[in-house]
Amino acid sequence: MISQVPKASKLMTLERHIIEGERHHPEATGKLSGLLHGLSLAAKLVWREVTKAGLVNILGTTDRMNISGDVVKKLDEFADQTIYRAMDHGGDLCVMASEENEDLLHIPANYPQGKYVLLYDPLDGSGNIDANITIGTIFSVYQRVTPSGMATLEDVLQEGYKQVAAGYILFGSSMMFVYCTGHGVHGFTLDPSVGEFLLSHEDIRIPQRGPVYSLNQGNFNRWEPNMQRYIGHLQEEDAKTGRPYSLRYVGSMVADIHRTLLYGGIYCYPGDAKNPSGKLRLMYENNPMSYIVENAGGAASDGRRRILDLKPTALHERTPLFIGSTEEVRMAEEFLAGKR
Ligand code: AFP
Repeated sequence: MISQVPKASKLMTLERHIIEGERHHPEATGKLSGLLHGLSLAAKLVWREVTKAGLVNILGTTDRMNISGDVVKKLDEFADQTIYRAMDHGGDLCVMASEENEDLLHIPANYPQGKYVLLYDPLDGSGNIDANITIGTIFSVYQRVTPSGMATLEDVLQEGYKQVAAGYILFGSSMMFVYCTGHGVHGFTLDPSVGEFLLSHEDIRIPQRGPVYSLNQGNFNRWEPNMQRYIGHLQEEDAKTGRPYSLRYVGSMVADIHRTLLYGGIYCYPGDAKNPSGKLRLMYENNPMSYIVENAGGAASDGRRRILDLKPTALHERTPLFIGSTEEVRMAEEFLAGKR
């Protein structure tokens, strides 16, 4: 008797997926694919060092501060430089910008210039490195807008809706590469035995609601009253609407948003009395994550406006962020507007 073989999901590498994705764009030159390959290589090199953390003397801090005033960890520096070195020579990019560097990162003159712009946060959540907690890399890709010559800030400071690709790499109990080029959000898990990312989460769709909120509640007394009332509402007992919600907060954006994407709920980093625009950077964190979450059927807002519509004014500007299940984000906006 022939046994019933359970229907396996398709065995697909990230490389194959990227190439097949080109079919959505008959005009494609292969440059975006090249760029994504470069990022997946850099990700594996960073992962190799992350898994060695604690074994070699790579943990600990350097004496340098990044431009946001955080002490830079050695792994941050390694990730920052590895991504730049993997991406500077492929002819895909005309410029890069990293959360760790104040200014634009230009392509060396001896390498060809490409038509894309790459922004990245090399190791987000680095405050968690020493405790072996999930951290991640976030990336965002745009087309250049200036016609030729050395790329300028104009190429980089584009609204998030103009992204052509975005994604994140999660360094957790396994390593994942999650990306979107406008045709669904797809997740790949590294199989370390063969060194390949394999499709593990095809076409991720975020639930429209989810009874989980994720934020740094320690800032409660610094929030405006409407924000305090919103969180108070989530904590009230009401079986009909599934309250109280559960609080889950890693303090590592990639981990917190990855969970939100899979299980639903909301992740917030509001402005407060100390930091009116919150903590998170529009270009390196909020735009790419909003692009991913919207493409998975969710929403992202600064409390009043869609994140992807904001016109950036500076490379390292911050905005508040409310992101996740659409109904949860809308409810937060209503509270913040004083409508509830
Ligand atoms: P670090 O990279 O400095 O650890 O910051 C991480 C982060 O930008 C983001 O990943 C977290 O969600 C957020 O900051 C945590 O901020 P709080 O420590 O203020 O909660």
